Amino acid sequence: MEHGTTITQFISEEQRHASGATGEFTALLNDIVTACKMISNQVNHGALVGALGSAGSENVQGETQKKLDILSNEMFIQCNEWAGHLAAMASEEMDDVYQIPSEYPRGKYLITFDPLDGSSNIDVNVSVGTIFSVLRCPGGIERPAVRDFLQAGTQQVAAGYALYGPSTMLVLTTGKGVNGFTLDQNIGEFILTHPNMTIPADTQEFAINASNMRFWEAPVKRYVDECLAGKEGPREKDFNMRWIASMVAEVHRILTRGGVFMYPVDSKMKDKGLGGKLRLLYEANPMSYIVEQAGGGSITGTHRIMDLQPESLHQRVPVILGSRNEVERIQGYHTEDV
Ligand code: AHM
Ligand code: MG
Repeated sequence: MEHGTTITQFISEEQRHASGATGEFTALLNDIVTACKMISNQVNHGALVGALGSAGSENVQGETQKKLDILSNEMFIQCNEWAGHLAAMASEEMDDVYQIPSEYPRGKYLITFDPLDGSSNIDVNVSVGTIFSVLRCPGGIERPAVRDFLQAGTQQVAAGYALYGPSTMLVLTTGKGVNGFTLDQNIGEFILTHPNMTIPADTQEFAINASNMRFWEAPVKRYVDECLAGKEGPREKDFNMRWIASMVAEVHRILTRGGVFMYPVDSKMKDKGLGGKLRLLYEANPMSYIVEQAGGGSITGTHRIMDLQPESLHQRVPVILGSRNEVERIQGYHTEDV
């Protein structure tokens, strides 16, 4: 029977064309894929396996952890620690760098991940996802420290996300465009269903948490006001608005039909000494890599996110990403006097 290209086949073939590829990177991606399948299964079973609700603990950012946050983190580690591809890992759910246990061999890659992004959606059965970013471990490092993870987004070797929605999808870039795979539950394999995903340069759809409107800075307020003014306003067209509160689902929508996603820095965050809501190393950078590879843009407002030099493991940054012409317009609003 005819079946599509599996993700394993796809990655192997892509790597076969890469000069000097040893197969290690392919094997690492396979372990990540297995982790996403396990998390998908757990998310899918939800209350049936007692996986919903709070775990009664807080992560390093002071956010309440859900049982599924912790379970997903454990599954991701289990699938990726044993095979000898990684030198260390870092996650939204762990304060410090996770060292590979001494009984396992160490490899040349680092990984950062958010095991289950969009936690506020878990208990209400709305889409959530896993985000990951693969970096090279600097040479000669025995025990990777935080500084070894502080690499600009442009240094990423690969980035991807799994979306646990009506179907489970995995979207991946290794720097040669963006490809989407759908999990066929019957055979347990991700099949290439969305080759070469691209983001239209123009859009009439934006996503932002409008409850923060009174705290926004002038350029963001100007952009949203102009969108809301519709046909009668300066944009001379009507805009649609969405807010899922799951970055993975928002980015996936943008990869599918275009749009802009914004979680800007605002005065409330600044008062608390925060640089934004989303985390640079395991949310903003991997999503920026995917969006740029699909032809879109990703900025803080003033700067390209992937050019930022990270300063700490859990650093937060403002994020504005999506259709290129809109992102450029918003950047223009931030750099001119308004
Ligand atoms: P999380 O990693 O704790 O789940 O937070 C990240 C999520 C993003 O997926 C989403 O875009 C944002 O937080 C939603 O925030 P809000 O609840 O403020 O709208
Ligand atoms: Mg997150």
